[in-house]
Amino acid sequence: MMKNVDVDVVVVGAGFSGLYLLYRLREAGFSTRVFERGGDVGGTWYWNRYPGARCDVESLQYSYSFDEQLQQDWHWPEKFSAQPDILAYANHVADRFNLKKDIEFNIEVKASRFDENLKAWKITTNTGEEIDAQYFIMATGCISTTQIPNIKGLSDYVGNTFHTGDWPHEEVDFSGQSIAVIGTGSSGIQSIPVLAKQAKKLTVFQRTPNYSIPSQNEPMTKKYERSWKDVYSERRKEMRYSAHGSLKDLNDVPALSVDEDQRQELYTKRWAIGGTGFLGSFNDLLTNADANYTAAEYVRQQIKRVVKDKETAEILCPRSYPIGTKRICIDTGYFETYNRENVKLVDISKKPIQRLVADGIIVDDQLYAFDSIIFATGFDAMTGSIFNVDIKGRGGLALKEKWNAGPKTYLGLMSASFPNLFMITGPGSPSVKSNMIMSIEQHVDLVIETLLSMRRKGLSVVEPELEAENKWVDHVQEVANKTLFPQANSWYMGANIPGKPRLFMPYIGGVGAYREICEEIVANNYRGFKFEKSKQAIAAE
Ligand code: NA7
Repeated sequence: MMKNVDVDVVVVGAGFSGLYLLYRLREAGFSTRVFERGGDVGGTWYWNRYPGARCDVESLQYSYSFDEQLQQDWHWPEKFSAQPDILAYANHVADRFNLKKDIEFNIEVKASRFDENLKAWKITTNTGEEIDAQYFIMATGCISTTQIPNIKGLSDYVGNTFHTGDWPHEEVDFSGQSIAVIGTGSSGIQSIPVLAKQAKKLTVFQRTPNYSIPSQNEPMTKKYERSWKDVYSERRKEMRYSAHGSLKDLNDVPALSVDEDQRQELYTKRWAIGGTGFLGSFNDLLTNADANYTAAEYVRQQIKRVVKDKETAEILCPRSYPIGTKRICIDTGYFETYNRENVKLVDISKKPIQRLVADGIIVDDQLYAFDSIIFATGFDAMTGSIFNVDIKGRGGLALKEKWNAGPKTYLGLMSASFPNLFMITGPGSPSVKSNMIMSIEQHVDLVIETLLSMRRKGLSVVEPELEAENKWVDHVQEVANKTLFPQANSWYMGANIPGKPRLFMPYIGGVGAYREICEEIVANNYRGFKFEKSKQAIAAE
């Protein structure tokens, strides 16, 4: 039968979401075009090439689970892999499944409009091409749109500038240079120890100190690798129904139910193991302020123990928000770096950067001169990359307009008035509060299952019901409001972008619980979704 569209599916992005989507769509027989603004696959791991970039989830867990042979064959050199190894993995997957031939690189999708007559999307790229597609899938990642703060005099500075999330592909040589890092989130905390070894002098401008736990990263041992690979599929099953999409050892007792000595002993044990598992020391660290204080205080004591200069240590101690409510950082020698002669910390919490001038940065009327300035200032997270495409749904409604008071989705997957538009790990799904690759696989599988079910039933349009969506939006906030998360000025809350609505964007109800909700909705005939028949199906009746 003649199709009324050019292609069944257009996918934006060839990171871990786009790659798996393409694999599954192709396998299911949907014609697909994938557009990627980068020059190759990898998404986040293609762009974030800054020195020290590393994943904070163990690689044996932060990897695809859909192909047993793939997970058995691939060898990770370290427990927590560095960016080049993760990018090599993305390339391996793309090559292994011959995916690159269907990906168009260096092309940006600029606009997408739902055509009511066609009942399909009209998509425009930066090359001026227009494509009609039945389904439009945003696989654009949650942390992909970099932000450089609007500091006065930015263009007056004549030295080199970099953003960690848009790092050059060639090696940058900082030797002999005096350099600045602005920002102490994960990217700052990972890059600072490495940059300090390269540069002659490194000055860190810190607005808010961060809680950071040593990763205790180590080379992968055969024994550890085997302990996973021997039971990989069982472990993956467990991960899919876990709280965060990864296997972490949660000590299921409240922090204040044990005495001070026992608490200290446990924190010390977890600190020595390293990684985000520190937050699993007790079951109420993210819901009970007093419990949280004990963990936060432990980290502050560690900072003071490591950092020799008392004043510097004090500035590095986070106090203005509960531990874990901004994304916890995992480091390799971060606090130790402040003991180096060539590293200086400037506290800009009370006296912000006034402006940039030709030679450098002015704070408190003092000039700090630099050869290079590195912005580790983060991203317009979760919605930024979606808004980069001018998406217009039914009646020409702009998604940006609909979401002007915050993202409104059903399950973080779709939005009412935007039929046949799917978002992989969109706002309102566990996304950044989970092991991303496991959440990506779940969303992709759900989309494919939906598309296959529609094809079987002769349906061609799917859209959430507004009532179901509103209930979900309320539920996402309700769950977040039971935690301490809303207390921090975090990018989870949109607080890092001036003017962005302030509300908790990911779904914090748990990866396993979320999966069960999705399964229950599908089993109940896609409760909360409405469908329309295709013209072909109507004609055949
Ligand atoms: P983050 O975590 O958003 O960190 C950005 C940092 O930049 C943070 O310390 C900010 O301070 C700082 N910042 C932002 N704007 C300014 C201005 N105007 N002046 C001074 N300092 C500023 O981004 P990352 O790239 O480190 O990490 C993002 C995620 O990627 C991470 O959570 C992992 O999931 C991977 P603030 O805290 O806002 O005061």
